[in-house]
Amino acid sequence: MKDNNLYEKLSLRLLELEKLPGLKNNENIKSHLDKNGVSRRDFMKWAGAMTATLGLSANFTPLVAKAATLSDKLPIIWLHMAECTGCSESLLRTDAPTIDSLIFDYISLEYHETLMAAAGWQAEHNLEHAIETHKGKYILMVEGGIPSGNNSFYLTVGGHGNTGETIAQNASEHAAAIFAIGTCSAFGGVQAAHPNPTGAVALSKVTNKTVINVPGCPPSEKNIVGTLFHYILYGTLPALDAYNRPKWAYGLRVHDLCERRGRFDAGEFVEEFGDEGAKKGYCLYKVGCKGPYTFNNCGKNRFNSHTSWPIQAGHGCIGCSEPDFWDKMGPFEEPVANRLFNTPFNGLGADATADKIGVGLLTATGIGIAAHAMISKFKNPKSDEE
Ligand code: FSX
Ligand code: SF4
Ligand code: F3S
Repeated sequence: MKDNNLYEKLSLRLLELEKLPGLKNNENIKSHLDKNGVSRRDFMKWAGAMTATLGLSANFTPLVAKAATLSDKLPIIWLHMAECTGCSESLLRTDAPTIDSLIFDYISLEYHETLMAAAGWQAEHNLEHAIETHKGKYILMVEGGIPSGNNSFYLTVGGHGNTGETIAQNASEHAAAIFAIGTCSAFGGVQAAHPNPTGAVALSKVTNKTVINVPGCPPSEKNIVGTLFHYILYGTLPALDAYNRPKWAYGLRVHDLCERRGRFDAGEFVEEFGDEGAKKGYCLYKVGCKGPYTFNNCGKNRFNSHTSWPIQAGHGCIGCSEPDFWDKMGPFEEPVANRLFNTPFNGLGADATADKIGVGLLTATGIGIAAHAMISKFKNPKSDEE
């Protein structure tokens, strides 16, 4: 779509949203940000960065800023299933709250077990009430894998002891849009790792409705808030890859956005943790980095208020945004080339690629360049489509 048409379409969407009643009676976004010491300038800087993150050109920045002011218009229900709460923590636990987390604070979170005061019967009642009041209009965000079928009793929640599976199904039924936040909810995650004793599955396996996956263990705050903003702005689902991940966030490999990529291309590898190469920031491929097989934008967004990310900290990517990564990407500190790689890409090319890299690494210096050429043939299966 041409920029002008898109601009008009998004403006109309925001005009429609503007007509909806705000769900926060006592505060607007300006006073919320003022209270937390965020200047208009910082806010516009944030809006500019979010615009770029979503793959829009800079002239869309005022629309993104406006979307933030309207972010209290859409009710959100956030459920916790089987998980570590790291996804919520990724977003909320910063010593100085980021603008992302402040805006998340401002949105109309009708139900979020970690954040709300209610517990037990009252919490259960609040959830039912939120679903009933906002039927067909709320955004459902689910964190955690879901013990299902005969195993569903492994996760029961609230006064009536309903299973997580039943709760997730009911909440999905009446949602306007559904986001699986984190690898557990998107693909089953650590609970679903072999031998998966609780029969945990992805959210998409317990509902027939479309689920947008926002994986990562945990995902970055930018990817969580960006997914929400995309929906506020467009009112439709984003372009998705083969695993229903938004392409704006998961369209490129970790390897494509890595600050050590020049080292890979030059064939400069860390041979073991703590060696000279490690001190110089060489590529972590030989000590197990799975960046070439992992689709995520963490090199760009980073974590903890944009301070760092796994590879910057000196450990390879463990493939945390890929399906079944606990089983398929390990051992995490060995290159895939040293073993038979049971690809999560269902034979779409990673096997052959990994084998060739292995041969290359064993034989020659400067092989990084050859390996790069081979890996580059392997792309996210749907990332070229719009
Ligand atoms: Fe899973 Fe999120 Fe990993 Fe944890 O809840 S994606 S275990 S960071 O917290 O679901
Ligand atoms: Fe970065 Fe890992 Fe790729 Fe090396 S293999 S360039 S550390 S993503
Ligand atoms: Fe996960 Fe790899 Fe990024 S481990 S956080 S996808 S660098």
